[in-house]
Amino acid sequence: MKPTFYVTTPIYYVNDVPHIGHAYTTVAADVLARYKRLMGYDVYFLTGSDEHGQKVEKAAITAGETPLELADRVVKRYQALWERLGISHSDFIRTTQERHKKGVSEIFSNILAKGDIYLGEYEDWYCTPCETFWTETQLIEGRCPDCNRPVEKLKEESYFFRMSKYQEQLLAHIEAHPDFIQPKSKRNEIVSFIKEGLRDLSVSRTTFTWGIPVPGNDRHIIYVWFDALTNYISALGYPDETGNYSRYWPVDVHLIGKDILRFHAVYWPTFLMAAGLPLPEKVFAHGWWTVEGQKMSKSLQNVVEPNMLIDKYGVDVVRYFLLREVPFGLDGDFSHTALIQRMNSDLANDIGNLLSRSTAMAVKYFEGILPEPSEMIDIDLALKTKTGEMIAIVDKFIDELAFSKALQAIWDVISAGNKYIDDSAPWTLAKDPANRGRLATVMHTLLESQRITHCVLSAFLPTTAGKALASLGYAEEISKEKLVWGGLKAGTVITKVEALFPRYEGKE
Ligand code: ME8
Repeated sequence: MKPTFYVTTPIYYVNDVPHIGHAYTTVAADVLARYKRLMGYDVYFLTGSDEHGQKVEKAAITAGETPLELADRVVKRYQALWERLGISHSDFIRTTQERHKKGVSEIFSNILAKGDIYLGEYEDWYCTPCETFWTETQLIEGRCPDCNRPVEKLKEESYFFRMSKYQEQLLAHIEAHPDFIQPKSKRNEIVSFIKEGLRDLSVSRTTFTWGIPVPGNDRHIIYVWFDALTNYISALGYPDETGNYSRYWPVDVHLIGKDILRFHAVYWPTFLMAAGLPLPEKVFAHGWWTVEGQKMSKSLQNVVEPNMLIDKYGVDVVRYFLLREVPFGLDGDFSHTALIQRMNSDLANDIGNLLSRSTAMAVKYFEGILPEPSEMIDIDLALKTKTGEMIAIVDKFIDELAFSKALQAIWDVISAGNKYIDDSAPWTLAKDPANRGRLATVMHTLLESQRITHCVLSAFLPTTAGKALASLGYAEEISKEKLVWGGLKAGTVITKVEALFPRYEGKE
């Protein structure tokens, strides 16, 4: 039986349309999923949409729609974008689906029955004109921070989750599992937060209706984060603990942005502890993208729309840029200048040129029929070794979710390939028929190194790798076993590739 691998993205709110931040997490998860499939894993890759809660309810009112109409409309934009970005998810969960509602009601009832959810009173400052609760610290000089009018102390009935009870158990878990929260700096922030003391968490609201009712008390709507987090198991069929649930849970990694780490590293694990379910293996919080040095926001009108980028530069340029430019886990800045720089140097020059030069020579010197190589000499063996070593390096970096380093390791082989052409000078060998055998070995070494490189790269840039492998006459299904030297056989038909990536000469 294949080992399993379960990876998730956050489920995105439908009150906003997709931007590069959403594309970032989803592309990263896709690369991981594709890579693990390639390495022989049985992968489950989940993404979806978060459709309940007050934010969505309000956005629907503004748009003159019902919340479900709004969700139906916006969710299509996410799904269409994932299609264009080549996202290979196994499942797309919507929190308005029956399977999800069933999972949420069940885990809520389960924790309620155990006594770790109880009915209490939520006491805070209330601004009646704004219909908003505020905590003491949010008030500005004792008044509403939004409208500056006086506030009054109000009590609202609410269900609470006994999060305080799990404080020590959670700390012990984090201590015993150093990889549970990553990167390390974020783990330390979470530990400090927990040590300040966990308070019980209000997990129901009576101020709006768009959500899943509390089982047995439908005046209360389940808190949107309790609802949303449960998607990771409801998609697997929970409360049915057989089938996909038993096959894939606990999840190998929840990929999220740093903005929602507390929900995933404190709330979610304590809910699971209370329900008696296993905890995620890993929660990884990546950094935040700014745009040309500024926070991305609707009011600044600088939201970067992935469809526009794909139209302008092509899908694999976008995928490459997002994962190569910034180490996963750190914040980064998006700029067209930086993207064009990467496109022209790494893609058009390095990888594109290497393939077009190599395939052009195979056509010119051997009519596009791969010749039988003769004995390899040191310079050939060095490229072969470097290509082989890259596999283990990429594997290690992928395990660390260091996508940028993994790509760097692949590009080291590409640079070595370009240098190999210069050093072995096939055009000189081609002048003398006595060097035919040597020329055959050079061509074979060069193309075989690229076959392996593109097999690995298919996890990152599936469209590009597909084109490259087709030009190398390689049509086999890619798997771990194919990543060893010798896959290209003599007689294979090589076709010349004009340009994998055009140089971008246009204006930014
Ligand atoms: O938080 N840079 O949904 P959401 C990098 N529904 N990543 C960014 C980003 C940026 N500027 N902006 C957004 C929610 N993201 C909840 C999640 S999960 C059970 C519920 C990414 O639509 C990042 O992954 O606000 C962030 O965590 C996610 O989008 C938030 O998406």
